[in-house]
Amino acid sequence: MSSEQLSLKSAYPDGFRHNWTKREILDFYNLPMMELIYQAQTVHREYFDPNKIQLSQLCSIKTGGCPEDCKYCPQSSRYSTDVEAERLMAVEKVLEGARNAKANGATRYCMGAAWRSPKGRDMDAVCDMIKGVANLGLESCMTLGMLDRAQAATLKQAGLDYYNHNVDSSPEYYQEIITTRSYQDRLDTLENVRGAGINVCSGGIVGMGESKADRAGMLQTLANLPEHPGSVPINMLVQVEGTPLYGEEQMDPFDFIRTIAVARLLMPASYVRLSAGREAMNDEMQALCFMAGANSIFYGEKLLTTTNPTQNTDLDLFARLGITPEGK
Ligand code: SAM
Ligand code: DTB
Ligand code: SF4
Repeated sequence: MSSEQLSLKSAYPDGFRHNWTKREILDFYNLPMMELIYQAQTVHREYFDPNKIQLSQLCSIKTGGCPEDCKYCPQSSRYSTDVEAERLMAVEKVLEGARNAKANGATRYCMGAAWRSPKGRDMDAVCDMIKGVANLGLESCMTLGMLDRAQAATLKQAGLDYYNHNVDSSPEYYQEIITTRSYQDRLDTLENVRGAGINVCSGGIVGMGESKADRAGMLQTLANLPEHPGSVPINMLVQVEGTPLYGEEQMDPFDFIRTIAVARLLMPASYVRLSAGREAMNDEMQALCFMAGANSIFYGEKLLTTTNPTQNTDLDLFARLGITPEGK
């Protein structure tokens, strides 16, 4: 496919396409690498400053003991990992983390809970966290599992900016990874979040043994949603001992970069986040991901339960690449 044939715009009200076929997506994915990155970077520059990266900091507000069976996840109670189950953190502790995140330069604070879905008794505390984060002048994001309409409305009322809920993989491969909730459950939660007027953050994981067609299928689901998610986290599987996916064959780093580039092409105005797995990537690979259109990262030494590059490591990389964090 030549660059002339590239058609990203459409008659949809937002000007973007939401009717991608898997064939079209695979055609992008299989372009010669230099062509693919060039096209992705060209589109990226239409919508973003290529030298700016948005920083989000994570906080695990409720760790471990999760009843779900996601095969990649160290927090599932079904697998024997080093993660110990904890109770929901106190609001003040969470806000202490948010103040640190702000001092470090993050603009969004992402709070994650190892739940299938939130319980009624937790909602007051969660809403207090959202309000506290907003008072600090940070964007808030929560990822608490499945939400019904009423729960989404409650979070919106508290002022939540983003809700993260990943589709994780293609509809077909998803069934190999999670059996305790369906792909349709995921799409229903995204609809409830969107319906409540909360910005959607949704992406997935690669490196779980999926095929190229599965990666295309995951991106097809995301790009063909009624609105493109405002943030699209692309995680490279962090292999944690004790989880079923531990020991999975490492994917070709270039295939990861291709996935980022195709996400950028399909969702031109969305933030594409180079998410989990950066510790296993060298500087050159991360730079290629930025070149391919990634413009957000998780910043800070910890993801939820696993480690992330230190702030100094990231600041050094940014300085060497001439990148400045958004908001600076
Ligand atoms: N329990 C909630 C849920 O699953 O929706 C929220 C937290 S869950 C940890 C959020 C996301 O983190 C998952 O959907 C998955 O995409 C990602 N994730 C979890 N473990 C991971 C791992 N080992 N490597 C990469 N991404 C992971
Ligand atoms: C997302 O897509 N990745 C983040 C966040 N959303 C919640 C989580 C990554 C978790 C990596 C494994 C861990 O630290 O437990
Ligand atoms: Fe639970 Fe979320 Fe981990 Fe799945 S990904 S086991 S739902 S914490």
